[in-house]
Amino acid sequence: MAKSLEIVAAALGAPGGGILAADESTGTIKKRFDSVHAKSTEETRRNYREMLFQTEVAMRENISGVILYDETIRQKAKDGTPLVELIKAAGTIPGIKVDQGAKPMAGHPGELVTEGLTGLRDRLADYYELGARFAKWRAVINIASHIPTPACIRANMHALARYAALCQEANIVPIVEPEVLMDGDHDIERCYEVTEATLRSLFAELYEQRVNLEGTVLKPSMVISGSKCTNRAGVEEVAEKTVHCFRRAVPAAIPSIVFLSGGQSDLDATAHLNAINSLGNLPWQMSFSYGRALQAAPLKAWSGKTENEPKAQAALAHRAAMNGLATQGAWKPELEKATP
Ligand code: 5MM
Repeated sequence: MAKSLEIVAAALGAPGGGILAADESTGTIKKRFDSVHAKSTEETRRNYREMLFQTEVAMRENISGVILYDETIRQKAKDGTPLVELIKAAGTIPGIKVDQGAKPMAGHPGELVTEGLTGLRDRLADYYELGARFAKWRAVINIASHIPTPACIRANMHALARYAALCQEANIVPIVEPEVLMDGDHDIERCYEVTEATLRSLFAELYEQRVNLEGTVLKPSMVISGSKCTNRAGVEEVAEKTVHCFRRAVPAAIPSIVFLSGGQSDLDATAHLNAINSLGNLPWQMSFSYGRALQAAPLKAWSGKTENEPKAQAALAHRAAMNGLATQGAWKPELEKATP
C-alpha cells in the first residue's frame, strides 16, 4: 500500500479544514443555477467554479480538498490556467467524482443502485494524469416503509468496495459515500438502524475486496430524523446517536470521516458537526465534505452576476471558516452574526 494514500486520506480530514463538494453533474448544477435565475452553460459553470476556487482565504485555511466533475477537471480559468492548477496552488487537493449516477434498481421499486464500474480502471488512470489524488462514489439508500431491502444495501456496498479497490490500485484515495437520505417522515431511531446496517455491510465488503482502510475516507450522512418527521431530534441527540452508531460500525483504522450535508440547512450542518466534535475522544478525524451547506450562500450572493463575485467569495469564506471551527468543536452560534 503506497504511503501516499494514507497521507492524502489523513490530510483530507485534518482539523480546521474539510472538503468542498463541487461535483454537481450537469443536471444538478442546472437546478442550482435555476434557483438563482442564472443560466447554466459551460462558460457560466466555469466562471462560477473558478470564483469558488479563487476564494483564497477559504482555500488556504479551511478547504483541504475539492471534488470536481468530469467537465471541471478539464477546464481552464479565464487566464488559461487549468482549474486543477489553481486548486493545487492554494495548497488544496483536487479530487473527482467517478460514479455515473444512482439508477432505479431492477426488481426493487423505490430503490437505487449506483453505476459506473465499467471502464473505471481506464478513467481513473486518466484522472490521475489530470491531477486527481482522490475520488468519490455516492451510493443512495432510501428509507420508506419496506425499504431499504438487504439486497439494495448489499449491491450498493459491493459496488462501493469494487470502486475503492480500483482507486487504490490507481494510487487514488477512494472516498466512499453511503448516503442514507433524509427524505421521509421516519424518526432518528429508524435512521440509526438503517445507517448501522449500511455501514456494517460497507465495511464487510471493503474487507472482502482487500481495501486498505488507512487509505480510505468515509463520507457518510449523519444519524438524523427524516425531513418530514414530526418529532425531530435536537442537535445534541444527532451528535450522540451519530457517534454511538459509528463507534459500533466504523473501524478506527479509517483516518477521516467527512460528512455530507444532505439537505440540512447551512447552520444545522455546522452545529451538528460542532456538537459531534465537542463529544471528544473520537478515534477518527470528523470533518465535512459539504456541497449545498457550503455553496448555498455563495450561490445566492453570486446569482450569475460578475459584479457579485466579491460578496459570493466572502459568503464562501465565512461558511468554510465556521465549518473549520466546527471540526474542532470551537464553533459558537454568536460567530454567525458576522455573516456577510
Ligand atoms: C454536489 O452534489 C453531489 C451529487 O451530485 P449529482 O447528484 O449531480 O451526482 C453529491 O454527491 C455531493 O457531493 C454530496 O452529496 C454532498 O453534497 P451535500 O449537498 O449533500 O452536502
